[in-house]
Order: sequence, then C-alpha cells, then structure tokens
Amino acid sequence: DESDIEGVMNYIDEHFTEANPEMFGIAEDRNVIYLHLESFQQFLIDYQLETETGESLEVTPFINSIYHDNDTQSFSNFFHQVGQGKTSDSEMLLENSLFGLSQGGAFTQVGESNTFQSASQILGSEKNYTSAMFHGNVGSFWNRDNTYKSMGIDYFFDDEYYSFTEENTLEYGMKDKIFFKESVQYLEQLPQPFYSKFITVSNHFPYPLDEANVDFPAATTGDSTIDNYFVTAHYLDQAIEEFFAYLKDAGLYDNSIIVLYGDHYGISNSRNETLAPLLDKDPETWSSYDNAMLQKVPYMIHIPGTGNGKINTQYGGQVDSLPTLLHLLGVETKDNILLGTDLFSENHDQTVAFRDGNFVSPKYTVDGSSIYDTETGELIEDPAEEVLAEVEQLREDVSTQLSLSDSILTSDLLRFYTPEGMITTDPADYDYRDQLA
Ligand code: GP9
Ligand code: MN
Repeated sequence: DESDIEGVMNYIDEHFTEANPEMFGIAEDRNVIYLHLESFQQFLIDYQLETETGESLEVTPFINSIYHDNDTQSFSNFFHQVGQGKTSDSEMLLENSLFGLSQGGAFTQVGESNTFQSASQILGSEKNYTSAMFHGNVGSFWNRDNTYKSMGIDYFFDDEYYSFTEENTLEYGMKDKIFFKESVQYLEQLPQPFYSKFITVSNHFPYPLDEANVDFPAATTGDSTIDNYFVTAHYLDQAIEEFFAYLKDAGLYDNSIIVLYGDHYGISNSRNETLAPLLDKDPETWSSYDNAMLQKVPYMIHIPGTGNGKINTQYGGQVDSLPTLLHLLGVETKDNILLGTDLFSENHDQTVAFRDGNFVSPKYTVDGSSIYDTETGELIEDPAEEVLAEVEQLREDVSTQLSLSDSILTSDLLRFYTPEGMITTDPADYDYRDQLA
C-alpha cells in the first residue's frame, strides 16, 4: 500500500550517488540514440573466429572500432540483468532502472496498468525531449504498444512503418539492415533533442541463416545455434556500420550520444560447454563462474567529439544505465526512483544482481552456495567466517534491490510519489497509428 513507498524512498536516499563532476552534463542537449544489439555477448568484442583453413577473422570489426574509439566510454565488466522477459526486461531496466519480474514478463503483466517514471518522462519533463522507439516487429510483441504508452513514449514505429514483407523479415521481424535504412526517414522528422531506441532482431536465437546476407563463415562446433551466431552477429555489425553512415548523412551524428548495449545472452548456459573451446576454455573445468562471466554484454557510450573515451573496468549492469545517462545529459537524479547508480560516480555500487538473486561483485561471484573469487575464477572451498559475512551482506543488498523493484512493479508504487517537476502522462493521450504520415 501507500506506506510501502517509504521503504523505497529510504533505499533511494541511502543509495543515491552524486555524479562525477567531470562527466556530468558532457552530453547536455544531445539526441540520445540507443542501439539494441540483440543477444550480443561481450565475448564477441574483439573476437577472432578461426576458420578451417587457419585464418582468423574478426566477427564484428565495426562494433570493435566503436569499442576502442576515443569518443567512446566502453565497459568491460557490464552484465545483463534480465529474467524471463528477456528483451522486454532489458527495456524495463534501461527505460526505468527497474528490474523485470521474477516470473514471466513485466511488460506483459504490469505494462498497461502501472505508473512509470521512465527516461522518456524524465527527459520530456526536465529537458523537453521527444521520445521514440523503433522496432521492426508487430507492436504488440511483449505488450510494447501498451507499455510504451504507460511510459510516456511519444512515438513508436512498429511493423506498420516498415516494408514488412516475407522477403524483408525473419521470424522476429525486419532484417536489421533494411530496418535501419527505413527508420532514418522517421528519425529525421523528430523534433530535437530526441530520445530514441532501435531494437534489432536479426541476431536472435536460433540464428537462422539468411542466404542472401551470409558474408561470414560459421563456426564448426556442430551445434548450429553456436555456429551461426557468428554469422548473424557479423550481419548485425554491418547493419550498425550502415546506420552510423546514415546518421552522418542526416547530420544527426555530431549532436547525438549513441549508446550500444547487449540485451542478454545469445548462447544459453546449456550450450556453454560446447562453446568453451572457441573461448580457449576447457569444457571439463567449466563452472558456474564461467557461466556468470558469459552474462557480460557490451555497454558503450559513444559521444562524438569528446576524445576522452576509454575502456572502463568498474562492474555494473543494465539497472545502472539510466542514472548514468541522465547525469551525462546534465539531469539531476536525486529525486528520482532509480534502483541503479551512475557508473561514473565515485560511489557507484559495483555489486551486480542477476534476476535470480545470484550476483557478481569485483571480489566475489556467487551462485547459490558457491562462492568464487571474481579475479581468479577459483572456487573458494572453505570460505573463512569473514568471507561468508561479506558475501551474506552482498546477498542481502541484492535481495533488497530486487524485492524493492518487485514491490514497485507489483504494487504500482510510483503512483504514490511524483518527483518535483515531473509532468505526469496519460496513456490514453498516445496513439501510435499515422505518426508523421
Ligand atoms: C521481438 C524481440 C525479441 O520483438 O524483441 O525478444 P526476445 O525473444 O529476445 O525477448
Ligand atoms: Mn532479446
């Protein structure tokens, strides 16, 4: 009930971290462009696939170049935090700094009815941003059409805005290259500054090969899911490269901040022992520590013209994206209910919760009762009392963060608190048909 919001407010007060003054506002008033890299794991970054003839081929050369660019703040220890809501949970995390639910998809269960204080609503209220989501699939998938209205998202370009033919689509929607190509006409028309996200689909399980677009050899493990993953990831890389070119042509590149992120794993844990040899790992000694490390996904903040980019090593996850972004855009977040913390803050909380309550911190990686040393990957066989105490404290922090997120969503707690200056929105005012016609 209404009193539950107090527990949330106390948590927020205790966990809020001040922005790093060197980063606060460095992307003020720029357009925001999130590029959702479907099922893209961090191990693909800089990965070279060895071919049968002994050649080494870079799978994602363009994304790698962005990773190493001196206009990019990249992260090497950033994890996805999704549950069964997969893509939609990653959206919940990025748009709201809230987790998906422990069962099922939050978009499906509460997307239509709840009060949100999303990135779109915060940026719309504070900085007059226009928001838009682009996704070449039916708008009702994951209940996006309804959820986006609840989140105050101004525009949603779904399948009806694309040439959604059999030839141009795969199971989950538009082929990425065509999707980006056809998106630019809408993007160009949006009032600036805009907040936008492009959700790709071609690199989606089971990684079907689209003969016309095969431009890379498959791996040869014998598991076609793993083998073709490299082929579709390469296609996605080319699509992203083309999109950067469109942005430059449209004159939108220089005044934008482009954030690339992976939504969740592409290869499931049950396949990791088959994947292991490709990562120079021994399947015999594969452990739940290795599974945890494979939940790393890319997170790269590309800010043209800044020149101080680097590969940041602090630990973080998708819940941290929104507070990080808002601070870069020069928006104070002290009054907002965001469960993550700014990755650049001196006091950023580096404990990364997985949706199932397991977690990674710079010191410990915990899977049930197994505790691993995060740096060495070694199982800590007989943990000393003080290790156990430290781990219990972390476990409690993680469980608090997750359960507050659950109560915010399941009890619709945000209806009881509105940050100062926040303009509340009514889903009934949004209509995603005939936009910019
Ligand atoms: C479908 C797409 C896929 O529209 O976003 O979602 P996923 O299966 O990855 O959750
Ligand atoms: Mn997905």
